[in-house]
Amino acid sequence: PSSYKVVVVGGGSAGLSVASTLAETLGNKSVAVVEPSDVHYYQPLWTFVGSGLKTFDESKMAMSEVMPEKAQWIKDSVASFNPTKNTVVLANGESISYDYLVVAAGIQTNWGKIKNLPETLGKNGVTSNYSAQSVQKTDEFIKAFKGGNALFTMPSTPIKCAGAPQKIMYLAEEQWRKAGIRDQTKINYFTGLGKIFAIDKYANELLKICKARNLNINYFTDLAEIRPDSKEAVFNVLAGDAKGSTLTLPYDFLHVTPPMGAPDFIRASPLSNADGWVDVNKETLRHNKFDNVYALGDCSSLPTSKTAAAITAQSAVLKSNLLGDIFGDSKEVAKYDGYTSCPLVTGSDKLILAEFSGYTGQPQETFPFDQSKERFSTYFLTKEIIPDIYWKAMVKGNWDGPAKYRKLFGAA
Ligand code: FAD
Ligand code: UQ1
Repeated sequence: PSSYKVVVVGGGSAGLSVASTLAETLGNKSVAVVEPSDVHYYQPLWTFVGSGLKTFDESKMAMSEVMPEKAQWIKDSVASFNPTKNTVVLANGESISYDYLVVAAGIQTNWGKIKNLPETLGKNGVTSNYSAQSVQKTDEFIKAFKGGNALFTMPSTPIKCAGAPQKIMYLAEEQWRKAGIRDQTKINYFTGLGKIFAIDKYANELLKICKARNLNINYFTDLAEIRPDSKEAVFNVLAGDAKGSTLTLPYDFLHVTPPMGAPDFIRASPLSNADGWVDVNKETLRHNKFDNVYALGDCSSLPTSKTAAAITAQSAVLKSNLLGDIFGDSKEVAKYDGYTSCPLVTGSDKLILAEFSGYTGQPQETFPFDQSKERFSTYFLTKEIIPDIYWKAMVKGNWDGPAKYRKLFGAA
C-alpha cells in the first residue's frame, strides 16, 4: 500500500490551506490529498452569485490548478478510517497509510431530509445558494419573480455560514424593491432557531433592518416538506403554544437552506464524537483519542460557527502543532481561540462584518470602527478583496486570517 508522512482528507478551503504549507515544508510527495472532486469552489461567493453580483465561474477553479504542486493528489473519496492501523480506505478499496492524518472533509448537506426537495430544487421558484447545481437558479428566479409570497428558510441543525440564509433575503428584497414589485410581495424568514444570529451585537442590528424593510421573522419553525403541485411549504413548529403542529404556507419563491450534519463516513468511524464530528481538542485541534490525527473546518467538532474565515485561524494553529510533532521541537503549543466571521451582506452596497469568538460569544473585530453598522467599506472588502486573498494566499497556505491586523489596529 502507498504510504505518506501526512494524508489530508479533503481538498476544500481547510484541506488546501493546510496541505500547501505541509507539502512545501516536507517536500515532494510527503503529503497526499484525498479529494474526489474535479472542481474547487470558493463557496462564500455563492451569496453574490445567487444575486447576480458575481458570476458562477468566479467561484470555481479546476482542482488541478489549486492542488499544491508538491502534494500527491489522490482523486478518490475516503470510505473509512482505521486510526489504530494508521490507514484510510478509499472508495476503490485501496488502503493508504500515514504517519499523520488531517481530516478536512467539510459538512454534509442533507437535501433528502426535506420531503420532495431533491426533485423540486431548481424548478418553479424553489432554489438554494447551498448547491453548485442551483445557485445560479437563485438569481434567475429572483429576477423572474413577479410578486407574491417569498420564503427563506434556515434549519435547526448546524450549518456552514449561519448568516447566508438571510443574506440572500436582503439582496432579493432590494431587487424586488428596485423592480417596483415590493408592495405586491410578502417576505417571510423561517428559522429553526430562536434567534436571528447567535451574537446579540449583530442580531440587534439585523432585527432593526428586518423591521425597517418589513421582513417578517418566524422562529422555531423548520421546513419539513415542499408540495410542488400546490406550491406550498410545510414547516414543523418546534416551540411555543403550537409546538408539535405544522404550518403550511403558499410560496411563489422559496430559498431553502437544507439541514446539514457530519458526513456519514466520519459519523460511522472511530474518529467521531457523539454528534458525528471529528472529535478534536478545541484549542490544539488534535484528536482527543488518536494523537497523530488532527481535524479542522466544517467536519470538526470545534464548537464555533462553521466558516472559511474560521479556518484561516484554525489552519495556522493546526500547522504549527503538527509541524511541532514532526520536527519534535519544544515550541509553545498553539491554541485556537474560536475566531470566526460572517460577512452579513444586507444590500448590493453594504454589509455588517460580524467577527467574533464562538468560544466566548464576544466580538473580535479587526477594524477600529463599529462593524455592526452597515458599511460600504466592508462590503467592498468582502466582494472584491477577500476573494483575491483566498485564491492568492489562503489556498496556498499563506493566510492566517486577520488576527495580526486586529492587533495592528489596536484591539486587545
Ligand atoms: P469544504 O470547503 O466544503 O471542502 C470539503 C472538501 O472535502 C470538498 O472538496 C469535498 O469534495 C471533500 N470531501 C468530501 N467528502 C470526502 C471524502 N469522503 N473523501 C475525501 N474528500 C471528501 N464562509 C465564510 O468564511 N464567509 C462567507 O461569507 C461564507 N459564505 C458562504 C455562503 C454559502 C452559500 C456557503 C455554501 C458557504 C459559505 N461559507 C462562508 C462557508 C465556507 O464555504 C465553508 O465554511 C468552508 O468552505 C469550509 O471548508 P472545508 O474545507 O471544511 O469544507
Ligand atoms: C477571511 O479571512 C476569510 O477567508 C479568506 C473569509 O472567507 C470568505 C471571510 O469571510 C472573512 C471575513 C475573512 C476575514 C478577513 C478580514 C480581512 C477581516
